[in-house]
Amino acid sequence: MSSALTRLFVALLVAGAAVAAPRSSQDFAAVCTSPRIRRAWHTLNDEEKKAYIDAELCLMSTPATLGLRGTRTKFDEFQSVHVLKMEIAHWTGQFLPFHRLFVWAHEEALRNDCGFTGAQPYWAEELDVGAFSKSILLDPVRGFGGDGFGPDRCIRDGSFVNYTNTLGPGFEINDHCINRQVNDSLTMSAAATVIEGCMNMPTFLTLWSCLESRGGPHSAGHSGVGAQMGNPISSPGDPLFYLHHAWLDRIWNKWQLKDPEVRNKDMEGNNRADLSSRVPAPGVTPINLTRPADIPEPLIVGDPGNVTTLNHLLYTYGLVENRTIGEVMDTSKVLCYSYD
Ligand SMILES: [Cu+2]
Repeated sequence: MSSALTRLFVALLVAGAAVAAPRSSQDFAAVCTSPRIRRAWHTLNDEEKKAYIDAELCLMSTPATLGLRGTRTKFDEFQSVHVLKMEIAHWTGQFLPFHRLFVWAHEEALRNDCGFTGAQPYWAEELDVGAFSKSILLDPVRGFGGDGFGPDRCIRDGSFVNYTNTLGPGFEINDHCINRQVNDSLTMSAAATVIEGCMNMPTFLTLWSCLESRGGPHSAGHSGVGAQMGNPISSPGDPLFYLHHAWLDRIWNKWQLKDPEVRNKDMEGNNRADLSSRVPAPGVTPINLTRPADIPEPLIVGDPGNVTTLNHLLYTYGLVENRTIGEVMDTSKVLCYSYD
């Protein structure tokens, strides 16, 4: 099937979701001459931090338009797409490329819908290893607010204290606060030495496994912040999600830049997760990963069999134009950004 046909096919099949008007291929034919430079939150000045938080608050007050399950705002729409794609976007080859496009789509929305002029910042978690609870990211004034409290673990300060998540936990549709349960002991895998170990991996398969496997850097940000962030289905209900995943994306990007010729084409992995193998770590409450019958299975388009390839179509339910994995491998092309 041609890629245009494939996109049409997905657009028609994606349940009930309007897909954004396709942009002409000329939009992205232009050379990326001035890439956005994504920087660590720790290096932003107060004005830059405020601009980012204000733009996120704007997404939270912009009405949803895509008709996705349970959504009220643009911010919810991102969370919904993550919910809908849970078992194909995690523990699969597209884990890194999907989250790359997803974070970029969020960055685009901040800019196009909310007047943000900066780049998506990332959380340099290695600077806060073992001490997320004291991170400047959790500052109530110049950050995202602090830990949660009480039986619901609701955050009680910061700019997002009054936001009502409509989705989560998991597949549920259920109004609730943004919640957290910070656990510093679960953040040790964000350590610089762990990152260095991943950076030394020779192939995409080994790098991905180093980053996503239990006890790797991916789990540090999710489990360390906890509650909604600790839920693999509904975690983008916490705005910290985007800074955590930009940090992981940066690691992949830096790894690719060590040998771009080879690594911008290196893609492997299964394309549907084996959920039966997701056994929680000792002492961790299991999360129900079973998709309710009324939510359609996510589609896999572009791969032959259960193998992730560069032709795999990363469909976004209309958040941004669907892209193949091949189109997002090099961040200095279609996506046009780089990291400090
Ligand atoms: Cu995810």
